Amino acid sequence: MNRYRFRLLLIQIFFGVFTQATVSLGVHASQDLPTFFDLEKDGDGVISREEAVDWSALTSAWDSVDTNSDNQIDMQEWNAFDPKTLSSE
Ligand SMILES: [Ca+2]
Ligand SMILES: [Ca+2]
Repeated sequence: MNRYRFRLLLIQIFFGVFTQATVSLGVHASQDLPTFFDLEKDGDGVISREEAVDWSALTSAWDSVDTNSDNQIDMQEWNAFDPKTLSSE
């Protein structure tokens, strides 16, 4: 292997690592979970069905999160569930 090829290999390794790092960062960012206040837009202190549509994983798990079945998710219900269990959607 001559010097030129060796340098080319180093560049390829560098960009390979760089690309991988960028991809994993991107995946990480997309898994960021919304907070209560990201979803609670109109300021009434509860997440309504309409507000929850911004996060499809929540709407599909709605019944298990809205434990008192008033069609709203309050802070207490929000804190009682683990949003990470929904992120696999
Ligand atoms: Ca609201
Ligand atoms: Ca509720």
